Amino acid sequence: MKNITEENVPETFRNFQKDFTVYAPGRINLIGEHTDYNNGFVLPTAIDKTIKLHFRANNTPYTCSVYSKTYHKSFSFDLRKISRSDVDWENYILGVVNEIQKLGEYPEGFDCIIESDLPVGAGISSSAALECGTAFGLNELFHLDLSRQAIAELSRNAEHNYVGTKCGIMDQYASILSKEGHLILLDCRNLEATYIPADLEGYKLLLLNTGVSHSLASSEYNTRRKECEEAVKLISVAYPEVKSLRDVNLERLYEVKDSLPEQLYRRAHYVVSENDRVLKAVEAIKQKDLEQFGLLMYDSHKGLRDEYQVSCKELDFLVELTTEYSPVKGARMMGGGFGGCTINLIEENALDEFIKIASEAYQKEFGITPEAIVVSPEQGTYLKKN
Ligand code: GAF
Repeated sequence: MKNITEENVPETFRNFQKDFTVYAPGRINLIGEHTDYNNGFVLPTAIDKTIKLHFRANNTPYTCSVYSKTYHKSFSFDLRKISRSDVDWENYILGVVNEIQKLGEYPEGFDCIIESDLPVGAGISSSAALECGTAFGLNELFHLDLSRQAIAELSRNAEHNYVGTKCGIMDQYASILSKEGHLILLDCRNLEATYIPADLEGYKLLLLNTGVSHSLASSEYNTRRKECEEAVKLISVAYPEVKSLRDVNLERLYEVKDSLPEQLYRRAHYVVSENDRVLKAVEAIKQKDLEQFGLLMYDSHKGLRDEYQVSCKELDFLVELTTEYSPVKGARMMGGGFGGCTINLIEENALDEFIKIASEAYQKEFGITPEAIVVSPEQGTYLKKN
């Protein structure tokens, strides 16, 4: 791996004649957090911040070179000898190539330059964008036969096997299968997607980036997943038909309460309630009842903070702040937790004022200015020739 400055860009990447550029977006999630790996419901969509991957086939059978302008680093690998790297970001690419090979598809040598306006560690899934963008590009470059859904799944597998986060499918699915102006109600049990028009007239979606990304995120994530599996095991003693928390409703959960340790009960209670909230939120959007939608966002945050315990003081501060500012109808932490962004549903004409209030208060409390990003539902991964 080389440290790259403007002067020492490796020969391969100078005067780079690309075949095409893939635009791989980050995602937001309106509601339905930590439900995907429990076979539940989520409500994400892609945004207009993307990772751009400039690809070209290099007419060699096995040699691949990748240069990240974000990390100022490049690396090369041989398609016959792919294994995990000690460098985190390389694993997203190596993992994807390896998962494609496992499916019996064989990319050939390629070069790729990566640049991005997606902040890393902000909980808007730059990792899924990098995975899906890589797979999408190789699919096009070598005429592989991968559907968008297959790309989402193999990208999720790459994250499990190469990066080590046992994530669900939401991020990859949203990055590659979103449609402009729509939210995806995704049933993660069977990957059935319903596209809901994101009719937010008069309102905007605002992300506030805490600027922190606590290091326990990945390990705690895997622990939560294990806790949910453990809860399912215990519940299935009385109800063998229960295969995931998706198969449990609040009534049944209450019945088995005494057979679950307190902590597992709280985790399960959060997941089961959150699944309900997603469906109620979709109804609220359809009815144009954004006040109700906002209340569900607040309930979601409370559950993530108190029952699922994946929030942190910076996220809680930003959500709490909104409760004293009526043009914000709802707010909650978004994504895996322990840092990253809050998502806020706010009256359009109050945007500037609120960003100012939130920035000053956060700066005073934590000494940093939170980045404010106004987002709207955009299309999933796409390609441009020039
Ligand atoms: C991360 C994961 F990658 C997703 O699969 C999802 O579980 C999310 O956290 C929490 O909802 O983004």
